[in-house]
Amino acid sequence: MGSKKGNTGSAATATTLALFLVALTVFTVYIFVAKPIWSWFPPAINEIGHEIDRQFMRTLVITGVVFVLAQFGLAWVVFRYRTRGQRATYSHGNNVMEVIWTLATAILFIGLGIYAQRAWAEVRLKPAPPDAMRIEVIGQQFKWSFRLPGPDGKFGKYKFEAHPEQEFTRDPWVVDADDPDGKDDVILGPGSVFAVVVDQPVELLIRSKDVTHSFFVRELRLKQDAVPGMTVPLQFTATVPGEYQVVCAELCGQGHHLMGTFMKVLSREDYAAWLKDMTAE
Ligand SMILES: [Cu+2]
Repeated sequence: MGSKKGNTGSAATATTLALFLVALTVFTVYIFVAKPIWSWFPPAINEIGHEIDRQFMRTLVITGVVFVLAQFGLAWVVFRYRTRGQRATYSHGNNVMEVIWTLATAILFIGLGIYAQRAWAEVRLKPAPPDAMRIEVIGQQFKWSFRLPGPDGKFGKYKFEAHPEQEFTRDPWVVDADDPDGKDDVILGPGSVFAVVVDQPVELLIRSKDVTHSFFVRELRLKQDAVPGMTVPLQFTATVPGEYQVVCAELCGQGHHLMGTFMKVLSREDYAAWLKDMTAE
């Protein structure tokens, strides 16, 4: 038979839990302070990349403050209402408080979403500036290829044709030889590197020949699915010359991990030389 006091539990459990919550919160904050988020990613090389980093920071700070307050609040409640031999009381909740924190959460998340939509939408929905360099990006298992429209700035049509004699070996994605727009197109075949000019707007037209792939360059903070049957535009202006890794960010088959190449960001002169090399081949 337990004594009357035995039924009230122990205050030690509540105190320990409260201390544990405080320690866990302090440790979590320490992890973020010890390795600040600007050291997580390679530096962005475009304006939208910086905008996404700022949004990331905003989201992290706001949710971080809420996290710390919520955990400290929880620790305080656990400690404040620890057992002291009193009878437990029943609370039916508080409607006013519920409305307040539901509204606060909704405003916070919808607000962050509205704030961030510019960075997301601008690269996808806004028409590209007229001087944008257009590059077709084609994903296929397990290589990227690219096509430039040539001096006329226009892509030739593809001639999607079945080739009965070699149906399964011949690539049906052939630029139509009868289309004058396609005469000067520059094809950078599977596995090629591609290049853009520094400080010049670029519009990528992303397509896929087979399954869903995803075009991803960390320094651009851009990741876009390449969907069969669609041409998805994506725009950016790279401001830092260099060579940046392009990977496929969608598990697209057994060779998915091999599906990488590079994007060069070159000065106008270097780009002209690079293009000359490519077309000479
Ligand atoms: Cu892929």
